Amino acid sequence: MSADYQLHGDVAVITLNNPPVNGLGYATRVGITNGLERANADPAVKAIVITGAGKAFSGGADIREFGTPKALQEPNLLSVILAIEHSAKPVVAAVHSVAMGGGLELALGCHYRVAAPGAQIALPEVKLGLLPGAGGTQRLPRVLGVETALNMIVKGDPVSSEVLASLPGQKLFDQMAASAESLLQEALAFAAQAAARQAAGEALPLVRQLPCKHPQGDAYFQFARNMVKGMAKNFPAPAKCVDAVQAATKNKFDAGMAFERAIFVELMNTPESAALRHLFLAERAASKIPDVGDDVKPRAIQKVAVIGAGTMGGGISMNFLNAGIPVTILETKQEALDRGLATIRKNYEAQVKKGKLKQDKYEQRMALLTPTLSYDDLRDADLVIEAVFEEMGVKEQVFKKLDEVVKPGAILASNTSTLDVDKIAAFTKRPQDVVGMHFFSPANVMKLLEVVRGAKTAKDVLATVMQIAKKIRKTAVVSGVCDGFIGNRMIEQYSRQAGFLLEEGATPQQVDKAVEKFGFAMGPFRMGDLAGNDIGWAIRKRRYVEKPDMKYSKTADLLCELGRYGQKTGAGWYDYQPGKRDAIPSKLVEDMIAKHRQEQGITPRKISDEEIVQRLVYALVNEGARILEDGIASKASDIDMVYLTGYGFPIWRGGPMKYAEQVGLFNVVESMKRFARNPLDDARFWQPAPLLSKLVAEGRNFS
Ligand code: T1G
Repeated sequence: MSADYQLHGDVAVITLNNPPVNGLGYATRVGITNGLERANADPAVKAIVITGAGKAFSGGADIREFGTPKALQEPNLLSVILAIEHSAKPVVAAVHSVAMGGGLELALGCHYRVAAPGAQIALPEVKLGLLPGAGGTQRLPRVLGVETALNMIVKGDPVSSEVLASLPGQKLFDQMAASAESLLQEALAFAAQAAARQAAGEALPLVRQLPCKHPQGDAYFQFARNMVKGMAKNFPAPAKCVDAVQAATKNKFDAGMAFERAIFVELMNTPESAALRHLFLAERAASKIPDVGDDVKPRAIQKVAVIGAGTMGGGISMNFLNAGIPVTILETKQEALDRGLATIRKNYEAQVKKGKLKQDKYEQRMALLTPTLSYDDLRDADLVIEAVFEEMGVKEQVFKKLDEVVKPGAILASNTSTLDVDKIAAFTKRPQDVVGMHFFSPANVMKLLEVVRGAKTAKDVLATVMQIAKKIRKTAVVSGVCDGFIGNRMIEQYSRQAGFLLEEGATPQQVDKAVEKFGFAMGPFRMGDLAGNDIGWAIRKRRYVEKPDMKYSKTADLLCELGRYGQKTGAGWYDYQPGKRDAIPSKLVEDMIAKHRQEQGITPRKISDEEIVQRLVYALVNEGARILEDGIASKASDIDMVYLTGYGFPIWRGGPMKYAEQVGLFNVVESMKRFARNPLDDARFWQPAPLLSKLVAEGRNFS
């Protein structure tokens, strides 16, 4: 059973045992109720302690069970908690490490709670698009007060046990143990005393019997609602949390529980919650490489070197400095090195000014940075990341030099965003140590890191990079070698569709507004103006040579021929006032597009926002399916992670592949067939990827 039962004298200890975090899956729930029954039936047992094995008391309901019959199979969590409350003998929760979600709700159902210091206490359900569904919104306010409880429930962030235990008047913890090591002993002693008090006639306390009021009542909750509305634009759960906690102050306990349950079931069925639960599992799945098991030992990374102190090299360096890892940064010229260091200093000083970074921390980080002009200083680096000019000849020089100088066993990574990592590896005598680490600008901010696996990249190199990525707080996704890897290969199709839409009758601002309304942080044209339209221009010029039959709209080239590269030239798809970033629709651009349509004999048509969104997003889906077929990405959720963390895809839609599943792959393919019939579009591209057609034919999804 996923809960062990053991007698310690006259106290029965039920230990949750469902690694890795004692998720309250069906078997664990059965183990608890069986243990309670056994303890209450045994006259030798005077009290009961519930605790968790391993690194958690309990991480809550088993997220993997959601959406399956097991999640609701009796005894569900509500029934388990009722069984605890109905126990004739005192039940003491011995809380350590992590007590989150249903895990905390389980503890709240116990008569008493003893906690070890440093335990992370949270009701994080809101981060999954839910609210606590096993009494958390009704019990937590009763032991911590309405405001503290509501803050914890709406934010979902953990608070340490000792902080909560120090709150005046709190009734969450009856006792704080001296340490995690002494917790069980102290909980056993507490349980024995509780049994003695019960024998002397003391009633067993129940949280549900505590009062729950707020002095300002409705006024306070209206204030809370206003606060929440601003932060949770696209997520229904936070506002519902306020409703549920308010219900706790207005209703009897059982009525409040019914209110909470109704909301929980409603939220469980929202697309936003499905997306957030998908994101939770996808983020963790991304760190798992199918053929690189836990037995593959990562290499130790004590020293990092970065080649190139430009925008990318500086940002990349900051990631490691922030994690306390020393960095040697190399440039070819002193002024470039000085410029790079000045930029890093400026970035940190801006954070210090905003109060986001303490001065001493800033100085500690800068002390870890060693600038140099000599490759000899890179000799003992464990990981070298090249971030030089995106041109194969330059990469060749750098990697040949690194191969000569850097110690054997060091990992040689390229930050290339499009070049062939296998070709780069071939410049060295150690291709097994070469890998792509594609950071996204600004590299010290964007969470996404595409880890590009070369044909010869060793498994322990991959394991090392995935481990160091976690350390520098990046979401690492493994990509195979192809032009554009995962993200840029998909965005090329997205951008092509945006160009066709202009030719067919849309304006840049209409396309941008449509996708921004869908939830993208920024539409394709505003994004082009920000990143620089000349970047796409350079890629298209390559494409015209490599893939002459790939159809492109000429509008983007016409724009670049006018020198309108975007914000950096003061004009792009939009006009900009000096020093301002506001994108102003440009009459000149609209006339340029209209003239181009005329020359092409195109009669512009009114295009709906729905068609705009479908053509852009389904282009991602179709290319994503091809990326899966080509083995460039190993799972659809990895593609979602790339788009959610690197390209501003709306979180609450779960990523392009998850969104396609929610729309229904059949409907996506039907739309693609419609697009293929549009003579101004690219019929060849809209042939559904064979994988997509197969899934539709078999009624299956990507996941
Ligand atoms: N269910 C299933 N698996 C879980 C899990 C959970 N609740 N929490 C973690 N895991 C897995 C995770 O997928 C990973 O698996 C491994 O544990 C380590 O996780 C009714 C309905 C607990 C703080 O939202 O915040 O209760 O990848 O890498 O950094 O009201 O996991 O190794 O195979 O994150 O040490 C509410 C979510 C559920 C807590 C540990 N609970 N988990 O962090 O490890 S809803 C949560 C976390 C609920 C009730 C409602 C963290 C952690 P794998 P990890 P970590």
